[in-house]
Amino acid sequence: MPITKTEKIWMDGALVDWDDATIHVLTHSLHYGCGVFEGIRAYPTASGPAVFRLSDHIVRLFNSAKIFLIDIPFTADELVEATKQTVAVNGLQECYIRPLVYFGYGEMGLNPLPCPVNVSIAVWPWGAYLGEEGIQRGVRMKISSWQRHAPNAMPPAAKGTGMYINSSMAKIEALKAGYDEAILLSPQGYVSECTGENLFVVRGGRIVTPPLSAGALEGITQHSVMTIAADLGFDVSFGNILRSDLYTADEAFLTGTAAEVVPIRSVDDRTVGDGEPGPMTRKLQEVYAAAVRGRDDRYKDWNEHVR
Ligand code: PPE
Repeated sequence: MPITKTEKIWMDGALVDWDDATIHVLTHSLHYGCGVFEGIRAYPTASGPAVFRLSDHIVRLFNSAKIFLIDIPFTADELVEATKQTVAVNGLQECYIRPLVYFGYGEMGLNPLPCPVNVSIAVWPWGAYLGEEGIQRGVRMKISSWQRHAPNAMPPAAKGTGMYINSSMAKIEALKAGYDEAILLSPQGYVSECTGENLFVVRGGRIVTPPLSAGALEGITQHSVMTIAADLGFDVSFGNILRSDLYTADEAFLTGTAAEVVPIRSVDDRTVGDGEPGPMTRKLQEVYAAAVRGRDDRYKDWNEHVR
């Protein structure tokens, strides 16, 4: 899906025209992949566009940066305001938001710390990440031959740019094999997550999702869905999941900011349940879709209005 161009991108404190938001080819992070980012969505609500859990995403951005010893030259409040400003100035009711923190032009070599730390925030309309049919009917998954990062190779809690080589290789492998998306296992053999989404399994009425220690990112959508599930009275918890649990699941679904809540139709050609999105998945999809649009009073605090 080609990027839909918008008007302005926030770069290091200033709003610049979309076409002028360029960087030097010797930008450090471009070579060594040491940068951190976020993926956020804004949705239309009755009182104008609201960014979903913006403050929580900015907290995670700072935690990612802390793990990599990246000193962000702005405060969290400044980046929250800058994000709102960028959504507002582009006149968008609904969009995807990509804050990026990277080591800029300064020195080459493996020590990034002498380089300046640059920050950008871009926003653009981005539709259903795994397709509209994926949301409605579910997606076909393949267990990847690539493992998720071992925690002492790459810290799973950080949303680091270079870490996504792992996800991209798994994604390419799955697509070339004719599937929609990949599931990665941890080096210990437990189910970890997907290339850009967390994963949930429903077996015997219990909803389980892999913990950070299985190599999964601490997803904000994962947290939202766990909160909604608990409020609905569902039994939901973190726990280790085996590959065979996926094959015998009653329901399975994935969650992410870009993807939202997407049913899993099959895993390695084993049909999940009867092949239709299950009732718990449907209910969670429905409440999540209402919450992000400010249509559920229980979750109003998650809607951070732009104006
Ligand atoms: N795991 C990974 C590896 C991941 O990248 C994401 C978000 C998640 C889990 C879910 O996290 P959260 O968005 O907080 O619920 N993936 C982002 C990037 C996707 C992309 O293509 O880029 C996203 O959904 O914005």
